[in-house]
Amino acid sequence: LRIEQELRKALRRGDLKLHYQPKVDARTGAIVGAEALLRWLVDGREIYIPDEFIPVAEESGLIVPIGEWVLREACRQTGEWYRAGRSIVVAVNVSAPQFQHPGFHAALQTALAEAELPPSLIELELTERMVMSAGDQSRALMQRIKDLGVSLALDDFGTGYCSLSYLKYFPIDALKIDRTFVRDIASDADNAAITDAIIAMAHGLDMVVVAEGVETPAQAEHLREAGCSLLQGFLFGPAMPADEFERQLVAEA
Ligand code: G
Ligand code: G
Ligand code: MN
Ligand code: NA
Repeated sequence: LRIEQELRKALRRGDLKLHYQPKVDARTGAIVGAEALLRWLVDGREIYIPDEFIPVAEESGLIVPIGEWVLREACRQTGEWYRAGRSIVVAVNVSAPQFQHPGFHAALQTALAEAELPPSLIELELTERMVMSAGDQSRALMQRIKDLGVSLALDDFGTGYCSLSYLKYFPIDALKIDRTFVRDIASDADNAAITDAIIAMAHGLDMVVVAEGVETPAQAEHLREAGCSLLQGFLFGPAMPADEFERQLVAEA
């Protein structure tokens, strides 16, 4: 309850910030996207990590106003980069209770309109569990989101319960291979085989594959050879404040 009250205040005071983790083109190494990740900072210091406060936000319903702020802020920042000549695709994480809230589609539409940016620069990361939970209803909402021009990715793929037939049923553009598979890719033949199979299957379904948690050049090399298009992980950089992310963009330009 204490965290909940503090979180309410943090949202009001502007203590929630978005950091951006680079996603790079597996072949060229160029930064083409970013994942927006929420941080709770007081005087620049992280007081709770997302794994501590996001569950509180979900249980209390605070995830709805917080999620709306995240959407607005991510769209605003993406629009700013776009007008500066950098078309960075920014991915926003969406929680189940946020996605299932009746105002979600309208909030997304408003955030896109306010920021005046090409909707194709925004991607939503959904989890397997939330996509699976409400079958037809989720599919209809996902289609309405796609109709706005926003793309959809399935986060933490491989850890949930998503059957392969479901992948075809839902309008999903990208799969994010969970970092538990990536971690042992160079040392564990089973994990390497699973990862290679996910990539091949995703391509068969015309989906983009993003690997997360890439920490070593050996992992990056394996993923690139298996045909993974985008890489994300500490090898290319952690989530960082927007100004630091911009400096990386400038440095590579
Ligand atoms: O940022 P990592 O650094 O710690 O994030 C931990 C978890 O918090 C991840 O599962 C991530 O998806 C989730 N998370 C981070 N930012 C957001 C956000 O803006 N909204 C939601 N719903 N989850 C987020
Ligand atoms: O669940 P989701 O994938 O949205 O969460 C992203 C989480 O992964 C964040 O907590 C982020 O800090 C973490 N992360 C990003 N890159 C790496 C990495 O290379 N290694 C590890 N161990 N964690 C990472
Ligand atoms: Mn994510
Ligand atoms: Na993930």
